[in-house]
Amino acid sequence: MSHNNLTDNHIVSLVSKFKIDTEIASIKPFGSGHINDTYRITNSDPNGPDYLLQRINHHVFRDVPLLMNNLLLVLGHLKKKLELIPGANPENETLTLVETRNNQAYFKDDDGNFWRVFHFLKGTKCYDLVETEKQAFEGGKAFGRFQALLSDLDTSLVKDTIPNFHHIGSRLNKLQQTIDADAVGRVKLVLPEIDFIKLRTDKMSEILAMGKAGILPLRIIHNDTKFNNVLLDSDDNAQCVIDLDTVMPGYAAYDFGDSIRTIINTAAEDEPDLNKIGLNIPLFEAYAQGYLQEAIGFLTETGVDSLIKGVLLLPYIQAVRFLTDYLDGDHYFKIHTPHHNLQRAKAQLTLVKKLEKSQEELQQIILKTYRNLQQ
Ligand code: GN1
Ligand code: MG
Repeated sequence: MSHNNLTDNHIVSLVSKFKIDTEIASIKPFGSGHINDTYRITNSDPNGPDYLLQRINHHVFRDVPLLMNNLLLVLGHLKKKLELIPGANPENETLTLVETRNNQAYFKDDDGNFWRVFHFLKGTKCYDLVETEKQAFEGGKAFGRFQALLSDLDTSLVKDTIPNFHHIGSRLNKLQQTIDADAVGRVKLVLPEIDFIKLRTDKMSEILAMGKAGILPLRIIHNDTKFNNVLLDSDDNAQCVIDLDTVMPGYAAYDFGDSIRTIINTAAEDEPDLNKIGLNIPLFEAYAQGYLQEAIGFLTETGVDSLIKGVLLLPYIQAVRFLTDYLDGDHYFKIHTPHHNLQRAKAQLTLVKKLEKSQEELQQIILKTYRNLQQ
């Protein structure tokens, strides 16, 4: 077996760099991420710990030492806060890194690749698509609590692992440059999508404007709150938030919107049949309930008002990113078919269209949930 040119021997030798002293039964590719490569290391002793080995994509995350510093800081803060909560279990509710034999948080190999290892949280599951209201509610709780636990962490300590990650102005500039360059001659295939995006640039800049005006506070947020970044236990209770490489300063509404993007959609992020894309309002309501329950302690009234703007912005910005990558020749996101990034962009823009139609209804649900919690 080989994974992206990696032989089993190579992986075994990588694993030997870390403080793992158990016999390994198997090492297999794991998960559905678009950026890093992840392998599950299974212990031959079923009662012993399993691990996740990850190669950090250093073309996407240009400064891995900075990223790992952020990660240590954030994990340390989360664990410290969880230790103070009666009944909480910091070991199961946050990720735990395994150090290298030289006491480092990551290992750099001779080819310049960066590797790290986490403890695998056995008995947990994650879903690409939400199936029940309970799952949506638990997802909301998990990300709300995540933001709440980090709300007292000094934003200046956490550095940008990808500058301007959710800065819509910067993303639109990048799209325009890519259109102008038209490196692979695909612009002619996407003219309606470009028009759709351009018509909405002002509306989609409102959160940034609120931030600039000083009425929306910058917080430490997750920045990749797809539903499959929450691990649920066997009873579908939220257990642990994962994929912390983009934890950076941002606005709470970005995380809310990015979760809703995957939760409210009745189809997959890259659904080719656009007719299948619709809104599941009960799941939205359940997520909002779980999220606001945890976030009510730190969210300002303006913060609550900004949430609906995040719901529209995140699928839009995601479409801009997919389309940019498509026009650039698919260098950023892993693709599984030749026009995958276009298919993803079209699906996300269809979702924006549906969300625009139901915007008022969704806003009323947020406000009603918030008011009920205030009483
Ligand atoms: C990437 O690798 P994954 O699936 O966790 C991307 C996110 C996108 C997501 C779209 C660092 O996340 O921003 O929302 O794909 N991560 C990065 O599915 O760009
Ligand atoms: Mg991610």
